[in-house]
Amino acid sequence: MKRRDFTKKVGIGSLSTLLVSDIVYKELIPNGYVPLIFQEPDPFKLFHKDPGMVVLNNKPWNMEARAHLLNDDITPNKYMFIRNNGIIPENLDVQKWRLVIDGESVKRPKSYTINDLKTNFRHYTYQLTLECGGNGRSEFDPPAKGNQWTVGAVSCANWTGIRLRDVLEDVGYTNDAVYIGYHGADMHLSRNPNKAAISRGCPMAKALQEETLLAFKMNDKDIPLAHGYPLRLVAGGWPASVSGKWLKGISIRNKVHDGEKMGGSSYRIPCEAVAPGEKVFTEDMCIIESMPVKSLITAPKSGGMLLQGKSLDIRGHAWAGELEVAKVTYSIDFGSSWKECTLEKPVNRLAWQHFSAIVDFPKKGYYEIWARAEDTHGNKQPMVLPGWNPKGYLNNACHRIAVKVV
Ligand SMILES: Nc1nc2c(c(=O)[nH]1)N[C@H]1C(S)=C(S)[C@@H](COP(=O)(O)O)O[C@H]1N2
Ligand SMILES: [Mo]
Repeated sequence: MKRRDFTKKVGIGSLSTLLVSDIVYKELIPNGYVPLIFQEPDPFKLFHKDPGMVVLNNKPWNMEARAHLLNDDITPNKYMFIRNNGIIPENLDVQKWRLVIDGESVKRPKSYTINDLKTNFRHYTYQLTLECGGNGRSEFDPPAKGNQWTVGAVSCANWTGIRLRDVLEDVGYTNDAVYIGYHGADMHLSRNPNKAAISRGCPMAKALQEETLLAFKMNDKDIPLAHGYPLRLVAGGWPASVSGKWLKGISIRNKVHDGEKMGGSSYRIPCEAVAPGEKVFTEDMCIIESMPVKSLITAPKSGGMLLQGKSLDIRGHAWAGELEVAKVTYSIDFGSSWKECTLEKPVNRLAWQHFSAIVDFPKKGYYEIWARAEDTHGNKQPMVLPGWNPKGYLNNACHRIAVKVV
């Protein structure tokens, strides 16, 4: 195999490995054979994910869960979706890691070690729902570009860390502070060090909420590398793109943060509803803030069979961005009539809520069970699809499972 063929097959990252250890007998490699060192890693092993997870993209890595995999009250790592915009940081050294707080509106710019953060601020633990703004994108028509998420880009893990608010108060900020922007250690796909893969943020009001964390633990363990080790921002209830992973910096801004993926049509929707496929100008797009009300039936798995005369236990989770879910109902007649589910209160604000119901069927045949959540402001999930938008965000349509009664 010619050197040029190697270069085509592998990334620059792996090539540098080649420079330190040349392949002996490389002229004897059979045509078309890719040496192990260049073979794609198994993402399930690499990220400790369940084999039932679905890989949507490998450059960068994007993986989603299936509805029935999300049945746990607290999402374990093996079922947590991965959404990367760039390259996961390599050769990370926690001893040398610094979080730098800067920006136009910071009073005393400061740099903290992980140890400073862990020892000088109080720790808090919350269950926080993180849903990718693009979850459900695959159903939009006309289709939207991007990862074709179905329903599995949502999680609710137990996050431990310190309040972003406490750190912002430690450095101090001036009256003109309006937004924070995060900076992560991941690299842009081009490996150009001057480009950020993503650098988003949120208004000060969200940054100052009690539940907005600089987290260093997920489900009582160090955060897995793919999810932002050693430090990540967690802003539950907002598009998960606000929750910056591999956090190296926070800028306190005197204007809306203008980092990568804050502008254009990224994580923005038309401020006013548009017809499907309609062209929308950038100035008519608004930044997505709180996520809309949504629910997911996580048990049983869609496509099961049930003996006639038996009732079926269903359960799942519901969440509503900044709001609480007030009610979840289900329908077995394609939305003609609805019955109420039992709904639990959230463990804390911004945690998803669990619902359940015992469902009876009138006779043999094929059924669909639809679940529909309503938030405390009376907003309900749309039965089929919400308003179309160019990037296919915020699809909070009712989830449904198929059941055959035999
Ligand atoms: N540094 C950094 N932070 C990031 C991202 C990223 O690519 N780089 N992706 C964002 C997006 S779009 C989402 S949906 C969530 C995904 O978090 P997860 O991979 O832990 O599930 O991380 C957000 N934070
Ligand atoms: Mo996302």
